[in-house]
Amino acid sequence: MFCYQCEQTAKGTGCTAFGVCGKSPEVADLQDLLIYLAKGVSMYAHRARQLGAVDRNVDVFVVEALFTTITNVNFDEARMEAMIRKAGEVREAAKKLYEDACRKAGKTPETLGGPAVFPVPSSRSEMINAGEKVNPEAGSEVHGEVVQGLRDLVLLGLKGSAAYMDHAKVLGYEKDELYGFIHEKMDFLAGESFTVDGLVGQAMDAGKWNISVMELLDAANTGVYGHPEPTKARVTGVKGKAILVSGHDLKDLDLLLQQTEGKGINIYTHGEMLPCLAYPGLKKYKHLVGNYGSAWQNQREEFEKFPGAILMTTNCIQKPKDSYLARIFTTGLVAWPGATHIGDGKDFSPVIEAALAAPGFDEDEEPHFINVGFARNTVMSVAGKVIDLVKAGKLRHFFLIGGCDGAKPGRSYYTDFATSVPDDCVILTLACGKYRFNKLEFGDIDGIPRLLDAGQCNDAYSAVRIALALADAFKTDINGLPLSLILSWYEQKAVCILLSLLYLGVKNMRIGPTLPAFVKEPVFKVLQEKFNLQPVTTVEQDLKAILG
Ligand code: FSO
Ligand code: SF4
Repeated sequence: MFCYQCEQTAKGTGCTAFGVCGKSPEVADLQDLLIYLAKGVSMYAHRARQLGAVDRNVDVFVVEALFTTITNVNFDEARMEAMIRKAGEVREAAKKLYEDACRKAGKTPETLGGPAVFPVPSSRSEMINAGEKVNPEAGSEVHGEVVQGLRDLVLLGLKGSAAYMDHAKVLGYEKDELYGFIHEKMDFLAGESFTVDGLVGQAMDAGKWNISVMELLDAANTGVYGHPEPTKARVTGVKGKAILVSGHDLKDLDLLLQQTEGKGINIYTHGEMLPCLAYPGLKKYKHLVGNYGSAWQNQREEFEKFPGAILMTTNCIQKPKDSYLARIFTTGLVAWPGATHIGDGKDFSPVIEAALAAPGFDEDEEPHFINVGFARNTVMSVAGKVIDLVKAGKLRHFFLIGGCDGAKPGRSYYTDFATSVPDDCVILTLACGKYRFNKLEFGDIDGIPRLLDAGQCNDAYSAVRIALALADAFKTDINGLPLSLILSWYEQKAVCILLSLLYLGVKNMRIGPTLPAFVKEPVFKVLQEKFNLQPVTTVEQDLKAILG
């Protein structure tokens, strides 16, 4: 195996013996083969599209293949094997689609090679061997590590976009041209000769497309559940039976809330599900009582202590402890061998039974509330006041301290940064990194809370909209605003967000806790020169550089 797609990769260079995340070498190789075959699917689908022929099953398959290989999603060899077999079938369908379209158009189909014709091995062990030959390390031997790293930058960004597209699709929001974008980029990545400039251009283009992806998911979430509104979210237990929902999927939470209504079970959010408490369409359920615990990397302790059932809807799952393996369930693309998987029928009865069999909270915990729900609609509704405060010198600077969290100790930088931000500055936050500071008291500036939680990582879209609106009001661009972005990254959704921000021309961003292993030094230098993208240093030094 060779995997370097996330921030916690071994030694900062790559996991080669076993994933730090718990991914086995077998699963890693199977994932690499799946991605390789998915490129083959896209080679046909992209060409068919150019002739006006599309097939939604083919489109959805490639998106699911990408999403399933994201960090902390699918650890199950059997499910990976099944997807690889399906890849063979879907590739056949895509090939036929293309050849039929050529016939109709009176054209001769191109003879495609590589991933388009690679035979699907018949046994799991052969699949594993084949996967080993198409991993990023093998690619580095062919293309050199700078080019391979850039190819992976594009691929990993696509994985993030695919996750967001999947979330939107679940809510009934799809855009055909976005499937076209995925196929076009996968087809490009299936090529054989690359230049650094060409790849940088493709990465920026992926960032541009990802803005449309985030916009679609924003439209899906707000279209179905309404705009998040300022909400005091309870973060302690309530007496009674309990189910904890983690991941990112609003629809799964909604369906579970419907199925548990009147059953005397309280539902709690965990990790990136916290923002759900602010959506009118979800907070209307009385038995959605609050949030329990913090970010994904603390789940093994928090799930063990939680006195009910747990439902994982997407990433980030970690190896369950034996103490709660029987009461943790997965659904959608997330899977862990041994944990019961709830299929596409979304019948959550096993989760409900496990919750009823568990003790639940035997009494109310001390009530404690935090503020959530400061997405674009809310923040923009007070934009006039914010602008007045800036003009009056009462609000000096905005910090967007956002992104995903991880288990490394170096991540305390973000808490230290948040607590060191002077009192006349506002912090906008999103994604799971905020758990390190979102239970602290930040106060307000003339009624505007100093800590504004915009939501999940995808709500970076909301943050961008807020920034663009402010820039408009101040007759400047994003870089002309008193705004600094301090980003933490962990997995591939952060990669597509970063590409989008770079595409928008956002300069002076600080990124940490470490730089991605796949962005090699010469490439980082280019980003530094062009965008003044900087690694985080120390809180004191960075704050001083920003505020002067
Ligand atoms: Fe975090 Fe996990 Fe949302 Fe990621 S829960 S780490 S960037 O999946 O997607 O922020
Ligand atoms: Fe290693 Fe991250 Fe890959 Fe897991 S996802 S194997 S931790 S690089």
